Amino acid sequence: MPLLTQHITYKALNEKEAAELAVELNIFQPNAELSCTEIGDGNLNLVFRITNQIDNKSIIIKQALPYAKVVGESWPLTLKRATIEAEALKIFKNLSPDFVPEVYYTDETLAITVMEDLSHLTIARNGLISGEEYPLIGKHLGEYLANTIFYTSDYGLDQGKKKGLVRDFHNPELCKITEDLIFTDPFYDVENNNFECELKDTVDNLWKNEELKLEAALLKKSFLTETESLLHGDLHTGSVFASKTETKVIDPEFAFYGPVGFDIGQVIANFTFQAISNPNKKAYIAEQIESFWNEFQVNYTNHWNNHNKEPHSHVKGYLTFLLKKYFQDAIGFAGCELIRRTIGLSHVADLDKIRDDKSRIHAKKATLEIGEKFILQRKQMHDLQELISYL
Ligand code: SR1
Ligand code: MG
Repeated sequence: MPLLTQHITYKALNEKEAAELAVELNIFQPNAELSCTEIGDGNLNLVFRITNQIDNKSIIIKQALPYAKVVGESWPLTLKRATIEAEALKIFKNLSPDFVPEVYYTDETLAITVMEDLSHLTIARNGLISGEEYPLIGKHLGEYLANTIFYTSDYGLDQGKKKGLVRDFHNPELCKITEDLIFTDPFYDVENNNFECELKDTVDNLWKNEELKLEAALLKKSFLTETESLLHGDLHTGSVFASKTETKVIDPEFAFYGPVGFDIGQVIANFTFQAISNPNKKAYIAEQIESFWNEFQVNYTNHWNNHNKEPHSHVKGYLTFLLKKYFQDAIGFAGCELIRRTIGLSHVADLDKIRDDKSRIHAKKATLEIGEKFILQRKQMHDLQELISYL
């Protein structure tokens, strides 16, 4: 019996069923010999790779689970995120075709997205940890974000369309995860946090820092209230596939309308983990952050000057004001990401996989210190060199 018609309610697929689904959808030739493996290593979803053994062509079926895999069934999670992700991928693909995979098919009930397989590329975080260098990743991410951010904002879209998208990308459950895990929990002594006892004194000082908490609260306020652009919402290096020549952004299930600096800050923070954990790569990471921000500004300025719908856009100082706002917001958001990935619920392998205990604790303390500085001193930072000097 066909899977799609059989299941009028949700069912988590196994490998055999995922392959059957691919057959049912006529994605492969009728004589295809399919193999299927579940390869998901993220926090939330199942990811099946289905390959035709005859010609080695493959696709991905991604399926949302009704709970957060990283914690277990005790943490229920909306399946609607699969639709949000698929719709965001389609919009981002349209705006930045070189940097986004193609979606072939979606099903809301099964919470699946069938899409292009990017297995010829490497998840950037894993590649960077193993010493790979991607010379174009910063440039590509800068161009990708300039396109998606400008053309989903009030400057690049008709007013009514933008308001419609704000409504469509109402994503309260996934936003709540970010609000708690990035902006709230790491600043208080709550059960979700997770860190080595050697960090306790540093963390206690952080929890006592009222000025830091106020700035974290203000950044959270910006995340809660500013609907500047359609964001990816979780743009860390685990959401990026890369090679020496290609970059693809995946996984926008956290997509929502929010402050532009949030996506920019996630990129900066996740590059920064590498600069801290891998001192040999500091110069390379600084180069990538520099080309990321430069490429963002050049492309954004170009869109601003040539495709702007806002009559005020010609007013002297408007663009300069915005770029400065995005930059300073981004540094603050990057600071929150640095802190939460060190002491919060969800860590990064860049830091956790440092085997030597002393070096790992040292790297984590450095991360907390940089995170704190980013949050507290963001308004005094005016250009990239000031930011890079902190690394
Ligand atoms: C419970 S989800 C934990 C984290 O994984 C996702 O990739 C997001 O970064 C989220 O904060
Ligand atoms: Mg993800």
